[in-house]
Amino acid sequence: MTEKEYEKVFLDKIDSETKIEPRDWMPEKYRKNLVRQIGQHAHSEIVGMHPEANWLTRAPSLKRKAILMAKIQDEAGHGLYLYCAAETLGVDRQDMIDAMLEGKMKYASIFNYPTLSWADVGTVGWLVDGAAIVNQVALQRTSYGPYSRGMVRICKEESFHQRQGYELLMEMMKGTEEQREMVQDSVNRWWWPALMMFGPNDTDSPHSAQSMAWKIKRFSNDELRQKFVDNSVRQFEYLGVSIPDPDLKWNEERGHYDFGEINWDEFYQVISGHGPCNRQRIEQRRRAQEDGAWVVEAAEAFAAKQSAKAA
Ligand code: BYC
Repeated sequence: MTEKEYEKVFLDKIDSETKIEPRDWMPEKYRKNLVRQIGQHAHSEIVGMHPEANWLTRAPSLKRKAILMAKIQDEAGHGLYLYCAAETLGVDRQDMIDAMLEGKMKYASIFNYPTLSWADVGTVGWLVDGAAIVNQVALQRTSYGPYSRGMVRICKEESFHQRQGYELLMEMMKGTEEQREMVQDSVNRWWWPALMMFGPNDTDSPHSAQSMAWKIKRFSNDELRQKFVDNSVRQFEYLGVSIPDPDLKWNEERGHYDFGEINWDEFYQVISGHGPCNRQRIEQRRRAQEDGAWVVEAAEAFAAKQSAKAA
């Protein structure tokens, strides 16, 4: 078959909602775009463990510590599924990790903000995992099979993450005035960075048009951000916390909430390596690589021994 004919088969599959699988022919740009997005997604799960791990030793009870530990372990698992999905596209996991450590591959902007109080553990679960779910539920229908199937499993676990965060904050809101203030302060700091998780506005998103055409993305950045805002308002009301946006109001005509302008300068600063914790996060990942190297070596030595025995 000629390249044109291969491309037609590929586009027919996209049109008919047939998943693209690792052995199928695909345009090189489709492959590269997926490696970029899935790799960034994997890095985000792994780096995302750090802000929460900051509170593991200071969790206020055994129950809270066990929940937080389970959530962080889930995130390690999500990172592994996603690295595996990216590897089906012919890339090496270590090369992707090295690219991130060298600043050549991104991870989600949100994890460059610090977790300053215990309420932040709840807010990260509620708003950060909540925003991630809105994005990831849509990605369950992405056109690349391994990514889509990974998302189905990840979404189930993310729901637990979101709920544990909201429940933690509900408990704090039933507590003292000081605890309620801690929740409000936390939400004030995380709301806007959570909105930035969806990426730039559609008009400024260089990858969106092609990713939508290939059904890698099923909804645009702005559509998902709007869905998240609309979902969140009732949750704020029920929790008894105010949204730190004076421009937020229901728009009858659009059938959606209007909201204020995001600080895009801040977003671009953060994704270009100049956020509050970028250096710290990369340093933590570099140290984790070095400290864990012996585990990888031991696992490889064991695997070599097993296959020598089987031969
Ligand atoms: N942060 O053309 P655009 C989690 C970059 S973790 C950083 O719109 P695209 C959790 C973008 O990469 C879940 N960078 O891009 C874990 C591009 O730069 P490059 C994380 C961002 O790809 C632990 C440039 O800006 N979720 O749930 O079409 C604890 C232009 O953007 C961001 C995912 O990774 C950002 N927020 O759309 C708790 C979801 N936004 O690559 C929770 C998967 C944009 O050209 N990813 N950029 O250098 C996606 O859905 C899409 O990649 C995005 C961006 C919507 C994020």
